[in-house]
Formats: sequence, C-alpha cells, structure tokens
Amino acid sequence: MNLQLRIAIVVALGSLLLAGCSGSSGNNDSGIADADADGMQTGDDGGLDAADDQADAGDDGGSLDGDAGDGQQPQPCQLDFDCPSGQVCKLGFCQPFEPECSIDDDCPGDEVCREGICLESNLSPDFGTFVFNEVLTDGNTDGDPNGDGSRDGVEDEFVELVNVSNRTIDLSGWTLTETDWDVHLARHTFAAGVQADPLVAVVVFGGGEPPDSTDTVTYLAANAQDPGTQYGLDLDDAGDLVVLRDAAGLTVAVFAYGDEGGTPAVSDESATRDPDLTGDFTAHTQADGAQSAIFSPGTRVDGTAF
Ligand SMILES: [Ca+2]
Ligand SMILES: [Ca+2]
Ligand SMILES: [Ca+2]
Ligand SMILES: [Ca+2]
Repeated sequence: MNLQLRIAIVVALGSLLLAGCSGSSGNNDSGIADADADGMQTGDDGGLDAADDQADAGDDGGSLDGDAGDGQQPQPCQLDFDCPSGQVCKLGFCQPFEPECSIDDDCPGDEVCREGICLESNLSPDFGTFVFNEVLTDGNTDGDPNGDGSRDGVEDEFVELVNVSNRTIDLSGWTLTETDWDVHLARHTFAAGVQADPLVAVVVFGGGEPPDSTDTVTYLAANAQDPGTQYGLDLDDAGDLVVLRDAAGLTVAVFAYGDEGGTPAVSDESATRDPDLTGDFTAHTQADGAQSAIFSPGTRVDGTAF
C-alpha cells in the first residue's frame, strides 16, 4: 500500500474515532486486543479484510502521528522468516503480530483461540512454522541418503522439515506420524531439547546412523527409543499422510501424497519443493538447480545451505 492511501485510511479511522466513539478511546487499555484501536471493533472481521489489516499494521495504539510519520512501506514477504522478529507475514506483507482473540468465543464457528490466534481445534499455535520441504518415500533408491554406508529401503527414507518462522522452535516431545489402516501412528518422537533456529532444516531418516548435525541442519533418525520405529518412518511408496504434531498432538505441518491426495507419489528419487520452501512439490531431478541430484537431505536442491 502506498503511503498516501495508508495515511488516508489512518485519517479515516481517526475521524471515525472522533465522530462516532468520543469518550470510548480510553477504554482500550491494551492497544492490541481491539485491532482497530477504535474501541468499537467496527469493521474488524478477524483478519480477512486486507485494507483493515493494512491500516492495523502500523497502529501503535492510537497515535495517529506515529502511524502517518513513520515513512515505512509494508515489507513484502512469503514466509514469516522474511519478516523482522515480532512480525508475521500476512496477506503478502510483514505486519506486527496482533492477537485476534483472547477466548474461544472471539473466534468464528468452531475455531478455538490458541495464543491469540483463531485456529481449527486440531491445529497447533505453531501451525505453519515448519514446512515439509523434501520427502524421500522410496527408500530403495540409488545412493545412500543417510550416508551410513548401507542401503536400506526403510532406514534411508527421510523427511526434510525447515523452520520458516522467525523464531527458535522447541520440538521437545513433538512427533512425526504417518497413516496405516486409517490410523495415525507416531514414527518419531523428538527428544527433549531438540530445537530449530529460523531457516534451520530438521531431517529425520527412517533409521540407521544419521550424519553429524551442523549449524544449518539437524540430522536425526527414527531410532529404537521411538514408538513404532521397528517399521521406520513407513512412508508408503503409493501414498501416505505424514503429519508433524506438537507435544499436545496438534497439527503443525502436513504432507499428503499419492493415494492420500495432495501431490503425486515419486519413485526412485525424492519429492522436493521447487523452488525450495515456497514452491509446489516435484521430482527432485526436475527442480531448478538440482543438476541430476536425486535427493538433498538438509540442503537446498542445489546442495547449498538453507
Ligand atoms: Ca517407502
Ligand atoms: Ca543408508
Ligand atoms: Ca504408511
Ligand atoms: Ca533438500
């Protein structure tokens, strides 16, 4: 939004405040719970109105001078990682995080309020912080994906997750589940203390001995301490539903493929996003920059760090 339009909206909101709500502005003691800061919640539809949210983005709790004079254009973004700490990527622009609810009744329909956000009841407050970026469901591929010196159709399967938020995420007690016989089964439970900084990849192999972790990637394996891991990750070649869940069992990220829907199943190589992080899934060798590589656990398709 250009500055003139933004100023116009802020002035319009100010006029509303003065004309329609005199005496009520002092009721808004938080400056954030009422997204418009007009004391009325008029026109605030919970976050779906772009113009409303754009006007909210610079709202500092009622200081019109501060909004109009900051001279800041909204910063375009695709992921929260593109935004400064404390801001989120919403409708394509970085905006300060503002709680949209404090109790479930603030949310539409059956949605519930979790940490200031209205979400479907099965979604985690950390929903969207990680993306499935690459998945190898066909462990019987060429090469040795986990690099432990042996080829194993179960152990060499992997999922590559990347923290695309702008904060460090604690994965203690989180799980990776897959589906068999319509049952969600945990195939990996993240150990206490596992964390991921922004833009750090977390790769979980089906088993075996994972490579040493680095500053940009944490390598793990579904191992004997995990529930159900005698079957590895058990990513069915024909299709599966793979879900990253938080410690409360709520959904953080989903990858569905093949006969479970979503993206087509891929054999003999991994499926990866093209471009990394934001694109749709494709066979790894078809991704721009792959240079015939059939997988890239822990790196972008071209082998460079995230
Ligand atoms: Ca498989
Ligand atoms: Ca191996
Ligand atoms: Ca399965
Ligand atoms: Ca990769």
